[in-house]
Amino acid sequence: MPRGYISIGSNIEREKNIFSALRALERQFGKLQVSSIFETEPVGFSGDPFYNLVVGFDSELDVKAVASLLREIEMEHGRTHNSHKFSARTLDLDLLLYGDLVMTEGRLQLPREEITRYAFVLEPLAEIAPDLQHPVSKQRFAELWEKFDKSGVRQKRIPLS
Ligand code: PH2
Ligand code: MG
Repeated sequence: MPRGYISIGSNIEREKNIFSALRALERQFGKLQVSSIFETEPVGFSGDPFYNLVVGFDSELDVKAVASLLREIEMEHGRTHNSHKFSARTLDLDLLLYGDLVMTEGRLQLPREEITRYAFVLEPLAEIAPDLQHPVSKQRFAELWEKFDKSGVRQKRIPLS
């Protein structure tokens, strides 16, 4: 059964939307592996800070079925898709990895290129899957995070109440 990883982000009503998204994902996929929540400065635009985290799940579903489930959950959380990529959002769910699958089709790209580009994706992924290898470069996520240029990265784990 493939193990997938999803990046979750919100900077509008972020606490409510993140916890509601976790419940919705758990309803679909069962038990999740959940990273710490990071408070992160918006990358690419100025605005309210985000909460970002990564979750792992197991599923027998086809990758396209997983992607469309994620779109549905975004919509249920008031996500509007006419908006610019670099703008505030109630809920963003991005499939990062699905087993060792390597593919690009429409907007579905696996492994998602953002994994190695954004600290708000890589740090939580490396936290929950340090020994997993990137399916293309074969580098461990812990190693990728170690080598990541952290100058200018502004994010911190937030304590859970
Ligand atoms: N998502 C973006 C653009 N910028 N910045 C932060 N901190 N967190 C995000 O999730 C994020 C972003 C596009 O999806
Ligand atoms: Mg995103």
